[in-house]
Amino acid sequence: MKLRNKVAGGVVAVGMAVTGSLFASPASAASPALKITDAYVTGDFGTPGLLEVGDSFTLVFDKAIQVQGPSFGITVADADGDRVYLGDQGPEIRWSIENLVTYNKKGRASISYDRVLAVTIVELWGTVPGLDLPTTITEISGVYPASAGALGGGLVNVARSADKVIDAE
Ligand SMILES: [Ca+2]
Ligand SMILES: [Ca+2]
Repeated sequence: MKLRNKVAGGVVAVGMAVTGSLFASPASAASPALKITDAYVTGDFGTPGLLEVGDSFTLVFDKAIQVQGPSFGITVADADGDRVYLGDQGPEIRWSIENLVTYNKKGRASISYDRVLAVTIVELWGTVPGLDLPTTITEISGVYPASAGALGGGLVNVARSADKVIDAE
């Protein structure tokens, strides 16, 4: 994962140079896209391998985040093609931002301020297709860099995230 992080960072740097945003575009400079560095299941209850009420997962971002509750949502899809929006217009989720001590691959601890988003599914309503684990994040809304003064949209770059698969690791 560390190697993939470096590769992703390199791609971003090249893209910025090509578009010339190094010299302009204060909007993009002030609102850097977040990336997910780690996504993993923290609780798989009921039917193992099926995402359902009571199950939980954690997303770790590369920067400190802020979350706007009403617009917060995560769209996920599994290998079968089942696709579910977790948020206000779909299964409800409980989320919390925690300050956690995290450990890198060398076992060195570092304090992670508000980079960790813990999500628990508290209710499922309507007909929800069986969402198997692992499941892949396709879109996130309502999560913004903590450094962004004014909230904007589409600030999580899922496509270029190092880890977007909610699985055991
Ligand atoms: Ca993962
Ligand atoms: Ca389960």
